[in-house]
Amino acid sequence: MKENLYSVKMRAARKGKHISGGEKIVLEQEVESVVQQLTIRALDHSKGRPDFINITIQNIADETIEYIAPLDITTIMVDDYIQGRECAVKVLQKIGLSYKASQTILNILKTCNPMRGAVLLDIHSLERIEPDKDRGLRATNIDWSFRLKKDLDSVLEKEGLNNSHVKEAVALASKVSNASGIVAELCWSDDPHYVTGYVASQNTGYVRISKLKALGDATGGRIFCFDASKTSIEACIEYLQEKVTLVNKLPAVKG
Ligand code: PML
Ligand code: MG
Ligand code: MG
Ligand code: MG
Repeated sequence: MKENLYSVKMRAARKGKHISGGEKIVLEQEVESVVQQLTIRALDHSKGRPDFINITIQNIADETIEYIAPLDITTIMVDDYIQGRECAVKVLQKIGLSYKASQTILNILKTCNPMRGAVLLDIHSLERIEPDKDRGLRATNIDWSFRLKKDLDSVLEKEGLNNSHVKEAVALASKVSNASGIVAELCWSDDPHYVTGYVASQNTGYVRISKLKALGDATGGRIFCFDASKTSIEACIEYLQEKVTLVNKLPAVKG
């Protein structure tokens, strides 16, 4: 059965600085309520009141959609963010990155200004390779399939994970890790009230770490770790930004 799907994207800024963003891919009849939801998110953000909100609504041709599986979700509880960051380095090493590369990745995220998009890091040179260093690389055109949304809510609800941070991050990380050339991702939120973050890859799944920063800290973002021996940067960027991707299976939550 053909469905008429729309992508609804929001980004909000103040004095040119990124405050919040979000995206949903929904049925036509949900567009109006999603516009409202994303507008409220933009206006109510803990990082302050935006002076600019952009909302775009784009119809999606069915034949352009790629369906993918989600990463499995695991949560590691840590006492504080120092322990959390040590844990993140261990997970990055488990994925196959060197200790030096893992430390560098962590240090970049610690010190980078909040951007709309992510850092794209070459894992061999340890250089940032995203074309626009102020905006970053925005992985976009990703959501859970609308067919899954009720079941997804109940799967996550049972684990106390049914919030928009988790839902959006797992969908995004599932797409990012599926991109050829991307071997790992590290993320914690730039929202000062949200301290949980994750390391994700196809071989570890989505590994949540309960604390990756101090409460009140407004720095955060994402680092996509890219192995240039596997594919071209252009193909990877094109996939992350343009390909419309829907997650069409429920995630396994491993406690
Ligand atoms: C964000 O919402 O800005 C990123 C949140 C990442 C962690 C979400 C989680 O698994 O709790
Ligand atoms: Mg359509
Ligand atoms: Mg945010
Ligand atoms: Mg990959």
